Amino acid sequence: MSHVDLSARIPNNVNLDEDPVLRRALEHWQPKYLEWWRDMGPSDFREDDIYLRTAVGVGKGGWANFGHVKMPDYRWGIFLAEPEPNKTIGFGDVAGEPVWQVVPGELRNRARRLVVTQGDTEPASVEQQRLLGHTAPSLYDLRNLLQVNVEEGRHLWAMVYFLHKFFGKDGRDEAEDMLRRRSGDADNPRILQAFNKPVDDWLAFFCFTTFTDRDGKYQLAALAESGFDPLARTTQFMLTEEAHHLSVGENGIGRTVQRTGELMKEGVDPRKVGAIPLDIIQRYVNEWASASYDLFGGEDSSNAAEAFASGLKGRYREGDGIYKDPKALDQIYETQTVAEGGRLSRTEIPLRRAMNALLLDAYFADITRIVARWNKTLSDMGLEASIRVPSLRFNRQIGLYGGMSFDLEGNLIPREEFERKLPGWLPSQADYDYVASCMVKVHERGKFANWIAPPHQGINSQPVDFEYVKFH
Ligand code: BYC
Ligand code: FE
Ligand code: FE
Repeated sequence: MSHVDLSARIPNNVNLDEDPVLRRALEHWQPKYLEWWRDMGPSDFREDDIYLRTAVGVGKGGWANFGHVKMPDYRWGIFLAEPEPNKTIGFGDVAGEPVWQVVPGELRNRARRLVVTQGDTEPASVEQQRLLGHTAPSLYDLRNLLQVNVEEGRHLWAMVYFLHKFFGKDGRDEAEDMLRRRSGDADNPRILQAFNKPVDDWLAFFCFTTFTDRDGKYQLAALAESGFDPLARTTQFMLTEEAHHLSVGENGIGRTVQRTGELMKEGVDPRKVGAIPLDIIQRYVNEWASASYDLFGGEDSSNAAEAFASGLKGRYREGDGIYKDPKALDQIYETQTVAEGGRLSRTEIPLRRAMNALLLDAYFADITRIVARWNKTLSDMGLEASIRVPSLRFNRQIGLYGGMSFDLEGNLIPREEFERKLPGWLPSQADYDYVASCMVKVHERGKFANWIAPPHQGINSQPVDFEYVKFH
């Protein structure tokens, strides 16, 4: 069991005290991080006591330590899951070889790019969400938002530790750049597109945590298979925190759908009482699902093939032994592409080049299950309406279908028809304005804004009307 040092300036289980050069480098970055958090983190609520979960260890339950804390006092730390003795790499050309404790020289650039891309999303999401606290529909939801925010901050710490420890001066420069790029900035944007989109209301936040954080789950799971053992162990631990973000999203939309369904049952027009009609929810789902599909990269990717072959990034649940051939050689991935003459036709991608597509398929199956649970809420109320998952081909900017005209079901349609219909498939300015008008702050214990149902249970077995945030 690794030693967890909570008294250190940077709580950690990586023996920072035994590496004074690394410790000093990180302690040098720490005030810059705190300055970024002050400027770009949640606006306000600095003096308030928030019922937060703080990671204090990686053993059973160690990551779930609850108590009221002020956000600036949150202990952002560096935690890696426990090592497995005699672990070997599970896939690629290097399958069966012992895992590495440092990155092999020829993989340095590729590994650094992956870590930088991963790391960049974490502060980006905090920036995107920074104003939402002001319109929180309840204390419970406000607490969840701030919990997600501090944990995304910790995820940045996880990646910055890596950059400092394994990538020398380049890594230190990259760590500084993490705090310089800004979500949505015209000159210095975040790396991946979905992390430059505005998240201005709580419906967007719940879509983001359902669809975009879930890309995080799948990317982290692929990196958790890595032959680079410290990367695998850090992402394994990040996944324990990620589960909460996903449940905030799924339950958030589930509760919104439930409230709208209740009103529909009563024959009340949701728009008359500040609730959100299903057609607007559907358009938000279309927007955030399609933006998140793009985060998987191209379906046919030499980057993905090399990351797999070299043992850096595996398949989803590779370690569970669910794939017959750990090398993924001599197999093909079948999909459809637009052939000459503008028709969809069957195409084959060598399996190794189709790793992004495989991961996206696993993700798609997952979101299909989530949306089915929202729809069950509606059908349990006797309502026929439902939310649908847009096709993987809809509204893509990246990959095989990037820039092409597909409808929500994935049918190829004429460009002119696509351009005419697209505004009706995505939220309009009027939709954003209407949703914004529903966003009213509710600070009374146990009370919820009229557009969202209360949750079935509180956090950490506390009641729903618990004082999740104590204001000063
Ligand atoms: N936007 O070979 P290709 C999370 C670039 S979310 C812009 O098709 P590849 C979180 C690509 O970089 C998880 N550029 O794809 C969620 C490449 O450029 P270079 C984040 C894009 O490289 C919520 C070129 O196009 N983690 O944690 O296999 C809150 C050709 O790319 C995009 C990761 O992403 C795009 N959408 O795959 C908080 C994991 N797509 O290199 C946190 C690490 C592609 O030729 N990243 N490009 O100049 C990766 O594994 C890969 O970089 C990607 C791209 C899967 C993103
Ligand atoms: Fe994260
Ligand atoms: Fe997350």
